[in-house]
Amino acid sequence: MRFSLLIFAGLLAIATAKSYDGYQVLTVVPKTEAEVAMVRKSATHLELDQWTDPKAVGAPIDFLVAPEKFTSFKKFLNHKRINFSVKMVDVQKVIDEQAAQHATSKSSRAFDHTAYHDLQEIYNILDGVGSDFPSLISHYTAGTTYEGRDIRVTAVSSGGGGSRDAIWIDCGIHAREWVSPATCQWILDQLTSGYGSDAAITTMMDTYDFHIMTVTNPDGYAYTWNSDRLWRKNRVPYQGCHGTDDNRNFDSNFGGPGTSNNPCSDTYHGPSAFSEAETQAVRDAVLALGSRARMFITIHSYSQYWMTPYGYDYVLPANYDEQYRVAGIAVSALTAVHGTQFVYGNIADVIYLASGGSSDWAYDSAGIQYAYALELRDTGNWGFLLPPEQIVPTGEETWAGIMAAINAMQ
Ligand code: 0X9
Ligand code: ZN
Repeated sequence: MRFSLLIFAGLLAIATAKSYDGYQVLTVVPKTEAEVAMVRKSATHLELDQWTDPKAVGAPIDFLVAPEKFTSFKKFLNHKRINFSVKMVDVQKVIDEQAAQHATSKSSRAFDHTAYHDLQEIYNILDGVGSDFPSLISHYTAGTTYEGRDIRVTAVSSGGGGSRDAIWIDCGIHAREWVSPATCQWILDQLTSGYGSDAAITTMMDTYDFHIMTVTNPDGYAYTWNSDRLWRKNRVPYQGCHGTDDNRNFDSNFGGPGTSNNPCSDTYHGPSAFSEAETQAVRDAVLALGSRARMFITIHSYSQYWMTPYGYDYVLPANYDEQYRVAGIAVSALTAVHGTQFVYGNIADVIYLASGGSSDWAYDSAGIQYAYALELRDTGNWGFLLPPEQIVPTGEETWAGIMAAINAMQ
């Protein structure tokens, strides 16, 4: 009886989830500015979900394309002789395979980097590390989401009574970027298991406290597990659609270029700056650190970028050279681990203008001199559906980069 109920619940979950049956990921490589403009126009017209938007001409642009839109889009590309290839032939198949992998992996209160974890599992894991390392770990709730979920921060400190300089790291502000919360779990594991056994980690933890928000957008993250694997925003309803893009909701040129005032858009900036529980939580937790906060890192995927402010304008921050220097050291250390290449520089030049982002706010308003937005693996072979086998190497290289950045600060 219980078994058939379980099957029924499983079928119900599958039946209500958004299906990506027959969807493909196409990568388009425009060779000129004119081609870029044509591709953008066609994609907007067809209402395609554009997954990447690199600034450089000749860099690949990835699109998620629904089956009913293939013909028109491919016809357009062929007609204009614009290069493209199919990166993923059946998106739903990949989602299903990864879901099956999760079903066989066990949820527990210990770190497990072989699989992605749903929200409840992550909260269990955070509880577990808290009880395993009571002298290093304390949790606090920085806010409560629209659906009533806790937005948690894990504070890691080896002592000092809250007087030490602090490093802020947040993951999962965008729901579908699963390798991001997985990487925050990796970092928490390194800090706790490394303290007292790894000399570099021990020295770093005797110098800095870490404040880590593992799932910044819990409602959105839960929704990617139970309803739509490729959901990006939070889940607050606005005028018939759902969700604000939390990374357009900060008070850093709010509503400026690279944002949308349409609640149905994936880059909807929300009704006003800091209208969202998630952005309020980041703001309040970061401001509570005051001048102790030395570095702010916000972790996204994908494209392999290590980015400095600004996203809202092409102007560069006053200390750009210093932020760029440290980013370069971070990227060298990252690449040294598995050979993964990262591009680094200011957001507006590396990707696109995007206003209301958290790292711009961290630099301008919180006054944090090292403010980085990272885009982890990969460059589009899997995109947001990065296989769980890549959690460990991604964690290893990202953590090497972050440690090098911290140690390179002046
Ligand atoms: O567009 C974004 O929010 C980020 N890219 S993503 O594909 N992960 O959505 C880039 C964030 C850059 N940061 C700022 N614009 N401040
Ligand atoms: Zn993102």
